[in-house]
Amino acid sequence: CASDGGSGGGGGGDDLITVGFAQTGSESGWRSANTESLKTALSEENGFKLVFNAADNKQEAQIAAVRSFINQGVDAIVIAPITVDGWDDVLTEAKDAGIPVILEDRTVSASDDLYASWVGLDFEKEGETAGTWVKDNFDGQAQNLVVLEGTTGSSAALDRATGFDKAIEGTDINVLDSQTGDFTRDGGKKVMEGFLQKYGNQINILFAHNDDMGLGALDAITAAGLVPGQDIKIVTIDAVHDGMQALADGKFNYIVECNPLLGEKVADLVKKVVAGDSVEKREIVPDQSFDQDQAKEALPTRPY
Ligand code: GYE
Repeated sequence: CASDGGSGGGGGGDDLITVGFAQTGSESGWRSANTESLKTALSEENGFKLVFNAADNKQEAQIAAVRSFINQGVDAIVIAPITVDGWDDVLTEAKDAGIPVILEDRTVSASDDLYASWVGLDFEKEGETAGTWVKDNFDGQAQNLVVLEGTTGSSAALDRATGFDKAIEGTDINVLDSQTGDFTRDGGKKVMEGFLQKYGNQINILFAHNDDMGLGALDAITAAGLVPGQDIKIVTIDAVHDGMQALADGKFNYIVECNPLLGEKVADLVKKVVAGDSVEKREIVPDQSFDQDQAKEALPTRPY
């Protein structure tokens, strides 16, 4: 029998804001923390009805999800865009339908008239911080470095590469190779195995665009009879729990943080744009970085 009142069944309570969230997928520890943060902030208790979609890192699937949100007539759409390019058409469709779009995490190349706001991280600065650590510690030692890149065409991978390259420019650090591991542990492991086969013990430093690829690479390095953190120095980005544990254990050497806890900021933006209030076009959330001792100290109180 029909219930009356309370949390409302199916149809969505009249005062709940219906939000479609098009997530990239579930490629990494960072992504899990980001998804959880948004799900918590966009909960019914907070006044939202969330329609969640994870696209398995396939941009066509993510665009299809956004289209389906438009067809469902949601009140607002949140996107963590997998790639930078390819968004003009669907963002125009959302705009024409009068549905505001909030971008979180990564950026897009489309005109900023097509979305209400973006909240995320300064990926170029993260890459630059990682590169500066390499420069400060290894310039003048003719070290060989390999890179595990994030998802091809994602702003996180593109901007981290730009920042890193800028920081090591003019040093004698030699970049032997740079390939995508798609931000996954599996990808990091496979690509690192290939690097080790090709370059043997020539590799002195690994820069991984995220912790998960670095964690995957640990297996490959150990299997090759090398000691991670010593024979191969490792710098990564994210500072999720397993990465911080590897750093505290001496297997990683440095991590630049990338904060995934964007849920409350996103929820606040959604409320404002739906109410017709004006919002900032861009908001950058600050990051820190950790060496091994700082990781030991920070680990017990890290929220993710
Ligand atoms: O660093 C990585 C994730 O876009 C910042 O995506 C995000 C990146 C993050 O898969 O772990």
